[in-house]
Amino acid sequence: MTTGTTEARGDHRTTGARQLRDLFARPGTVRIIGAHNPLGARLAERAGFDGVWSSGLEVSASQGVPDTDILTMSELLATATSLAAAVDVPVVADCDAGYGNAHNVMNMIRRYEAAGIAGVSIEDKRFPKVNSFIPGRQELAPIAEFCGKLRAAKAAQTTPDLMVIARIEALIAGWGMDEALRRGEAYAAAGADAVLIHAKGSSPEPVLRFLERWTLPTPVVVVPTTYHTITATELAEAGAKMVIYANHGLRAGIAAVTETFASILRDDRTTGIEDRIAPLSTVFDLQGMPLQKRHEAEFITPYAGRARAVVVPGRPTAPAAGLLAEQSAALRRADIESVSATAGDDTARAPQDVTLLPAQADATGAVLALDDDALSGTVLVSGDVFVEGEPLRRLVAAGGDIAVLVDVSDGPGVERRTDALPLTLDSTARGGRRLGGASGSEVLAVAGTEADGEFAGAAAFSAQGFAALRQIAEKRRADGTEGTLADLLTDLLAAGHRVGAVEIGSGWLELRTAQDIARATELFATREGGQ
Ligand code: SPV
Ligand code: MG
Repeated sequence: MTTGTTEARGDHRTTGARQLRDLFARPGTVRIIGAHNPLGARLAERAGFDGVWSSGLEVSASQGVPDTDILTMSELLATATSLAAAVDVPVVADCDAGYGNAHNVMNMIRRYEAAGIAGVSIEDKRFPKVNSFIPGRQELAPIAEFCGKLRAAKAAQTTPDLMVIARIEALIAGWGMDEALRRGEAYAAAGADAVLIHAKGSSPEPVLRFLERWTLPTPVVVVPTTYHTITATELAEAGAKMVIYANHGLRAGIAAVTETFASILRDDRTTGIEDRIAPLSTVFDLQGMPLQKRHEAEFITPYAGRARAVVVPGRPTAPAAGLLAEQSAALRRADIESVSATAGDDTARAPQDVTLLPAQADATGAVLALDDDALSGTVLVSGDVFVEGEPLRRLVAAGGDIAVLVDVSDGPGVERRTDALPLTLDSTARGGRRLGGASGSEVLAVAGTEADGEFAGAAAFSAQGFAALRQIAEKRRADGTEGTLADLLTDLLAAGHRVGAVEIGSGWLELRTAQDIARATELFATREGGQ
């Protein structure tokens, strides 16, 4: 079921006015119900009503003022507009007495039409009107004056479908049936698309008599607020085309809220009413949250840049001065939001945007020194490597709880350096090409010479993955076997954690000697620095 603003809304949507015309053209009765805000309109639509009545009584009551033309056209229009925007069924707006004379009516028609309102109702009362059910003064406008307003309304509309409903208040004002019919016939002749015969007695008789005597093809609208025992089907059989339940949502709300509020104060808690009030899930649903979730998946690119990155100490044998400034710039290129370092050695050259954490002797110490509230993920880069932005970007985007960069350029059967971490992957080689697949491959084990590749010094962790890493680090500390990032990774694999592999063939360098540093600096200057 839709909750308004559905995918169907757009250039090809049938206008509300066209929908209303179609409803009037189809056999059977058209049933609409009052609302004063988009939530009420959605409840009406969900319940299965053919349309929504933007009720002057409901809107003014919701604003805490009498229904006596206190609210201005702009205020009532704003509400009607919000209803029309929230639902896919037509909205018929109660426009009271047209907010003034024929000039006001013309302006009103243009504004309501532009807002996508399907139909407007104007009543033959003198401005300012008084709600029809308030005893006392109910002043009718002269027929000629009201016919002028109707002609003005029809002249002002710029699209053919908007329906102008002329509301007859003769029975409300006590002027009798003949006057009601005379008025209705004059309004039909003036161009009204429908007439609304309003009545306030508890019996449907006057309305049934009006319908019996109504001979014109102009459809008749009724509002069975006080004569509520008659069904819509019976009214339709008597000749009514549209039935408006004008204010039942408002009154249901007042009764339910009053009872709920009293119950909370009486019981001193809300338990007693929990099963009588809508759960929050219904609220979210009515707000259109499920649709927004679908749009999110379709239109919003996850922002990868919320991960934090930490440069952690590498092998003890690595040169003292690393490439913190360059590495930090490459991490920024991978959209990582915050970069910090516990490497310690290179702090003099650290750029301003790198947070320097207390120096740690090794990666294990660094992991334990980090807080574990990185909800959006943590990227760890070993201080003895330099990794370019592009592989880091792929690592951040890899997903899963743990992912590592694996250099597969040498392939299996290669003699690797003793301090490399050789890894076997689940990707397969075919025709000289590795098939890691778009979804990436997985590290199966730390391997010997038959390894598919080697760890390239950078790993990414979700909050959960990082928690697992901390556990491993804690165990190493307890055992007195603190080690490198490669050691921690070995333990994670041994403990059975799934580790994703982002396979790369270039884009990183080990920093073993001063020459490596020079080469990496040069690489950075040519490939990253110039970007
Ligand atoms: C309204 O809902 O504001 C109406 C209908 O005009 S009634 O209150 O029944 O007059
Ligand atoms: Mg009204």
